[in-house]
Amino acid sequence: MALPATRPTAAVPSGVVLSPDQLLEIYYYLRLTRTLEERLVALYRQTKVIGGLFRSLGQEGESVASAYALERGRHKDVLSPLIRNLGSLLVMGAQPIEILRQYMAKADSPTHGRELNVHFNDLERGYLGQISHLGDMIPVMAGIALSFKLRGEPRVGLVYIGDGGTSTGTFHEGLNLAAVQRLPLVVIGEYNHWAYSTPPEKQFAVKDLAEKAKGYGVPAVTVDGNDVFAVYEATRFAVDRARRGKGVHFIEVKTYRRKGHAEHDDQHYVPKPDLERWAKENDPVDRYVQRLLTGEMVAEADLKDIDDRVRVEVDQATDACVNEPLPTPESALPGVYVDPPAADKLWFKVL
Ligand SMILES: Cc1ncc(C[n+]2csc(CCOP(=O)(O)OP(=O)(O)O)c2C)c(N)n1
Ligand SMILES: [Mg+2]
Repeated sequence: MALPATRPTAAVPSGVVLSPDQLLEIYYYLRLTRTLEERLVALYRQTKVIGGLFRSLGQEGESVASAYALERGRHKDVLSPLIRNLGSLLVMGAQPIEILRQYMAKADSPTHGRELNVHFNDLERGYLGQISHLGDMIPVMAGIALSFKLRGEPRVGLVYIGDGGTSTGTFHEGLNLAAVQRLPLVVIGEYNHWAYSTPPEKQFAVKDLAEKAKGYGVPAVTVDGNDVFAVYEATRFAVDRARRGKGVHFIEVKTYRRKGHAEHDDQHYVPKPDLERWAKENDPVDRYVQRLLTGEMVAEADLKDIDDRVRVEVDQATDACVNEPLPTPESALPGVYVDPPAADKLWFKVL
C-alpha cells in the first residue's frame, strides 16, 4: 500500500510502501506504548515505581515511526533511546515485562535493579540505553556507526536528542565528527517545546533544530513529528541513504511534551490552551487512526482487536512481576567489579 502523498520535503523519494500488516503493527506499538505508560502511572501512584516516571504522551508517533524504519533483528541496526522513547524500545523488541521490572527495580530486571527505566542495553536486539548526561549519546552512537563503517557492515545507528540536549557541547562535537567521517548515523532531534521548564526561545536563537545540523554540513529536514507517516518516510529515506554510505542525516520532529518533565512535575509553567490544543487537534495516535480509517487502509475491527490484545498483555506482564522481589544487598557487587569480594571481606554490613 503506497503512503499518502504528503511528504516532508521534495528530497524524500516516493515509493516507500507499508503493507496493511505493517500499518497494524505500527498501531500495536503506538497503543502498547500508551497503555504501558498509563499502567506505569498507576503503579507510580501506588509507590511501586522506583525513581522518576517520564511520559512520552503526545510523542509516541515519532518514537515508533522512526524506530520502525530501521532493520531490526540480531546484529542489525542499533538505536539509543532517551527517557521519552519507550515506543522505540518496544519496536526494537524490548518486552513490556522488562520495562515494568526496570521501573520497579526488580531483581530480575535487565539490570538486576541497578539501573532504572530505559537505562538498559541489548545490542543483539539493537538498543543501547542512554547515558543520563544529555548529548553524550551522539558521540557514543557516532563511535558505533564508525565501527560499522570500519568493518564494512551495512548497519545504521539511530540516536535521539531533545531540543534542550542540542545545547550541549557533546551534541555539536559528535555531529561534526559524524559529518566529517560520513558515518551511517541518523539523528532524530525532538523539538517538543520544553526542556524541563525551559521553552525553546530561552534555549537557542535559531527557529529550527535543523539549522544547527546544517551548520555542520549535515543534510537536515524538519517534519511534523505527530504525523506517523511523515516521520516514517523521512527516517526511511535517511536510513537507506546512510546504509548506502552517504553519511549522517538529521531529522527534526516537531512535537509537544504533553506531561511534565516527569510525573512529579505539575507543569504549572505550561500554557493550558496549548496543552488542550495539542491533545485535541494533534494527538499522534488519534491522527494515525483517523488516517488509516478514512483511507480505508485497515478495518476498524482490527484496531479494536489490537486494543484488547494490548490490554491483556499489559495486565499479564503487570501481574507476573508486581510481586517479584527487589535485589538483595548481597547481589549488589557481582557484575560491578571483576572479582566480587568474598562475603567476609565486604566493606558494608549485610543487615
Ligand atoms: C548535561 C546534562 N545537563 C542537565 C541534565 C538534567 N536534565 C535531564 S533531562 C533535562 C531536560 C531535557 O530536555 P530535552 O533535551 O528537551 O528533552 P525532553 O525532556 O524534552 O525530552 C535536563 C536539564 C542532564 N541530564 N545532563
Ligand atoms: Mg525537549
